[in-house]
Amino acid sequence: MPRMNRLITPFVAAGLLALGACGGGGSSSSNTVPADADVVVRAVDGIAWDQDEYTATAVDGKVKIYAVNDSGLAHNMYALEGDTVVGDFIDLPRRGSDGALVYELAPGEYRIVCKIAGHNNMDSKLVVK
Ligand SMILES: [Cu+2]
Repeated sequence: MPRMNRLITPFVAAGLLALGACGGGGSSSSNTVPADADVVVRAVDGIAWDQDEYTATAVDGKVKIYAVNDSGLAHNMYALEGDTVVGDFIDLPRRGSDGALVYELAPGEYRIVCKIAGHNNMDSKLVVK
């Protein structure tokens, strides 16, 4: 029945377009990322960071981390060396919350962690070069 197929296809396409328009509002914030950010960390739905591993190149021993909350839950962002917190944290209490901090990080491996109870999954690697 080729005639039926031709009729059905436009409806499917319209449905996909509608879904795409819906998802656009929540999946990624429209926050402006600072131009000098060395690494961008996004909290996303599913109690997760958007990447398992981030890479940054230190400039004069400093790394500017920009964090933003693209999820519907409260988060915070800590940089850890092993289990030791490095510098200050960035509070991300609601969708759209963001902040940027400059950390003094020697080349090596660090962790990007959210310390809210139950958010243990938010533990990504940060490689500083
Ligand atoms: Cu969290």
